[in-house]
Amino acid sequence: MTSGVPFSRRAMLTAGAAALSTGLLGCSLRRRPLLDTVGAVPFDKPLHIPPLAASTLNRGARVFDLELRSGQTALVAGGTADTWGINGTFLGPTVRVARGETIRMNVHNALPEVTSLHWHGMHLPPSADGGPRQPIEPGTSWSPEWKVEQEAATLWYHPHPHGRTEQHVYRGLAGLLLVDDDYAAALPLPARYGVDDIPLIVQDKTFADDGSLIEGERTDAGLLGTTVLVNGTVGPVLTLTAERTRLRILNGSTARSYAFGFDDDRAFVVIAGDGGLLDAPLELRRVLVSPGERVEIVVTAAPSDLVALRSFPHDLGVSDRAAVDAGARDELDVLLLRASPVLEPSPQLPSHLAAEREEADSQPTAHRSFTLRNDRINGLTMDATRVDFDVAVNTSEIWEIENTDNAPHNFHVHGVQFQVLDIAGRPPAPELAGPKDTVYTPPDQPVRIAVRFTDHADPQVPLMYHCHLLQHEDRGMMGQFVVLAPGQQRVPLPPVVGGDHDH
Ligand SMILES: [Cu+2]
Repeated sequence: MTSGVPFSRRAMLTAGAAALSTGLLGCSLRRRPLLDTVGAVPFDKPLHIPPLAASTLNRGARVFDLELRSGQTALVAGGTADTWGINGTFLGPTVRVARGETIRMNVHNALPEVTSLHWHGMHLPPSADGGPRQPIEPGTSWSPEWKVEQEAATLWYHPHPHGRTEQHVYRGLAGLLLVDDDYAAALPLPARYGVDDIPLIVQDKTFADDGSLIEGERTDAGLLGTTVLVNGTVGPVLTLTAERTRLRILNGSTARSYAFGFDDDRAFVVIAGDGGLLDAPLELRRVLVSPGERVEIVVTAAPSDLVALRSFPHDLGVSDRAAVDAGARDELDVLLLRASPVLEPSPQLPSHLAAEREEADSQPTAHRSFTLRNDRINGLTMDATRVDFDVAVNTSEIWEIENTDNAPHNFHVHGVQFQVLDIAGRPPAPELAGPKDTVYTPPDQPVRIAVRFTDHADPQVPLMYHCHLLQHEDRGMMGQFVVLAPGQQRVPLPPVVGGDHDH
C-alpha cells in the first residue's frame, strides 16, 4: 500500500476478496481493489466554507477579480501539497451573481502555464465561455463580460485547456458560481450561505505520506483518489444549527460518480439539479451525481443528531469489472453532520418550487445523434479547428446521445441548459427533470435531450459538447458547434496558440 490513507479492516477484506476472485478467474490483469472508507475517516476538522468572492461595481457591471495561483496547502497531516487555486492556494471563492446584472470576470493567470476558466452551466456569449479556444497565457489576463440571463442555480467554474483539464482541476482549480433570482429568493428555502445553505465541492484525491498530492490509480474511467475532500477538507464535520439545511453538492471529481445518501438511510429532499429548481421537492434516499453535475438537497435534523453523508455502491449500467474500475463499487464516508442540541426552527418546504418554464419545443428544427465510444464522439477526436455542425439561433433541436462503450460517460453542453426527454425510451428519473447541462449516459441506453438556442449567435467562436470524465475529455471525447443567426456562415477556425496540447 503506497498511500498514507488509513484503510479500514473492511477495505482490506474487500481488496483481498477481489484479488482472490481475480485469481480464480485466471485473469492476469491486476484488478483495482475496492475502496471502503466507512468508519475509517476521522471526522475531526470543521468543514471549510469557501469565502464569497468580493466584487466591485464599475460602469454598470459587477466585477470580480480572480487570480489563478500556485502554492502549498496542508490538506492532510504529514506535510503540504503543491496545489493550485483561485485567490488562494486551493479551490476558489464562491462567486455569487444575480439574474439581470452584467458581470465582468477579470481572470489573471499567475500560473506557470497556459490555462482557461470556463463558467460551467452559464448561458453566455461563446466568446465569454472560457473553453479551450479562450486560453489565458501565463502572466496575462482575460476579462469576459456578459449579462446573467438565467434562473437561480448552482453552477461552477474550472479550467478547460485542451489535454490538461484533468490535471488543472485535480490540482485544485474549481469554485462555485451561484446565480440568484428574486423568484427563488422569495421561496421558503434555507438560504443563509455558510449557515443553513452549505456548498459542498466533493472531490477524491490521493496523497503520499509526505502530504503531497499524487495522481492516483488510473483506470479506463480516469483518475480515482483514495481520499474524499469536501471544499478541500479531509474528514470534514459540519455543525447544523437549523432544523433544515440545504446542501449544494458539486461533483468536482475528475472521474468518480457518487451515489449520495445518509448512513442511517434517512430520506432527504432534492430541490434542484444542475441549472435550477425542480418543479416540486422530491424525497429520495440516494442520488447519483456524475462528474460535473450538481444537486441541491435539503436534510432535516433532530437536535444532537449525528449523521454521515456517504457515497454508496451504485449501478452505472456497466459490467461489474468496469464498475469496479470506475469506483462504483466503493463505499465512502464523505461528511459528518453534527446537529446542535438546540436547532433553530426552519420553515416547511414549499409544495411547489420552480416558476413556469416554457415546454420543450414540439417542432424541433433538427435531430442529431452522438455516439460516445473509445475517447471519440461520432468517431472523431477533438480538433479545436474543426466545427462539427452549426445550429440556427432561436430554434430547438433534439440530440440523442448513445454511449456504446462498456464504460461510464456523461455528456455536457456549453452555453445552454437542456431538458432530458427520455433515457432508453423511458422518462428520466424525476431528479433529472429540471434544467440540466450534464447528464449521465449509461451504456446502450440512448439519452434524448431537447436543446434550445435562444441567442448569442457567433460564427467565429464555437461552443463545446463533451464527456465530463476529464480523462476522456482530455483524450478528445469532445466536439464543437457554432450558433448562427440568419445569413451568417461558419468561418474557418485558426489553431489555438498555446492552448492546444497533445495528450
Ligand atoms: Cu467519458
